[in-house]
Amino acid sequence: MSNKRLFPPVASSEITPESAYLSRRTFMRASAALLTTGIAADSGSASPRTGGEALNYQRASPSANGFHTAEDQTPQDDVAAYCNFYEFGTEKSDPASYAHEMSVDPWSIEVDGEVSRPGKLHLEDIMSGFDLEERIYRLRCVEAWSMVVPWVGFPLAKLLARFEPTTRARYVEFSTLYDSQQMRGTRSLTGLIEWPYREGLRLDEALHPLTLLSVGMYGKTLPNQNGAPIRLVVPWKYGFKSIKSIVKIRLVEKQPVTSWELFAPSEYGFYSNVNPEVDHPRWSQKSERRLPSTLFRPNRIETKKFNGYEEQVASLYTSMDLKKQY
Ligand SMILES: Nc1nc2c(c(=O)[nH]1)N[C@H]1C(S)=C(S)[C@@H](COP(=O)(O)O)O[C@H]1N2
Ligand SMILES: [Mo]
Repeated sequence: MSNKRLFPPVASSEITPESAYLSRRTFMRASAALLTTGIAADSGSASPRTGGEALNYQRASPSANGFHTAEDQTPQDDVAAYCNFYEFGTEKSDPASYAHEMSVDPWSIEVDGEVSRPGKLHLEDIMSGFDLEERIYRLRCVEAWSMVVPWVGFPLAKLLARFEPTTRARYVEFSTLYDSQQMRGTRSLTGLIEWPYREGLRLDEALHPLTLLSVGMYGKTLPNQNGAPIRLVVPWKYGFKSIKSIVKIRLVEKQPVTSWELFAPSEYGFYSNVNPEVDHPRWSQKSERRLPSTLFRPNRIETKKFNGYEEQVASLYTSMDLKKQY
């Protein structure tokens, strides 16, 4: 499958270095000039299994705002091979095997509910309409593994602003594409998860500068199994809040019901903030296996409150009992 229609080649004269998407060919021609502004070297060929179209973006600057971490990055192959994307099956290897059956071209996101200007954004307009930046985030799965990934994206707040949330908007609900033809996991996993996969955030969480809409990782467009063409990354919450392959965003007054809450309300709450002091009913959350992790080198480390982003996000939860509102 080709991404050509999605990403038409543009003349380099039309490109602003921080915001525009570059086709591979333009990238090759312009690479010498653009390397200094932070464009990634692109070694693989474009493929939905590996991602692969080079992106132009601003590099993360090391600072205290949480946009960067000096911790070792998880090798790209591990992040692309060991995934949770239940639409394609429950095995960690299923998404890498089957997510290429999903077509991500064309793609659009519909935004409605409590907004003054409801509408649809096509991926082309998303790619050209927002300045892309790199964020090196830890992501901690509820099943106690974690990774460090250089995501490429832009703050969710910038997208929401375009649709002008009304004063009644208090929560944001997200939905993944649901197409049983293309998502073989939804055909076998009936009754377990109610499709489409749905997630939610309180509006202030959604508007927090750490909350990222990601269109790429490791300098290139997302592999399908990691949520192409656009997914959420909320680094202080368990990984399941970082919903993949988003087609719908709805601003709402009442707290939305999420897929994992529907599935097991006693195990997965709405907030799902990473918290070593609140164990999952079936396992401890005090530590995590940082990928790559093997039987002989489990690479086990202590889990930090809010996944280490306490300084940035603790103020969102000052009046809450996080043991009750987990
Ligand atoms: N649509 C959808 N989004 C999803 C999931 C899923 O099953 N379906 N799994 C979640 C879980 S449990 C985790 S840990 C992260 C994993 O992201 P990664 O596979 O890119 O590492 O995606 C989240 N987003
Ligand atoms: Mo997860």
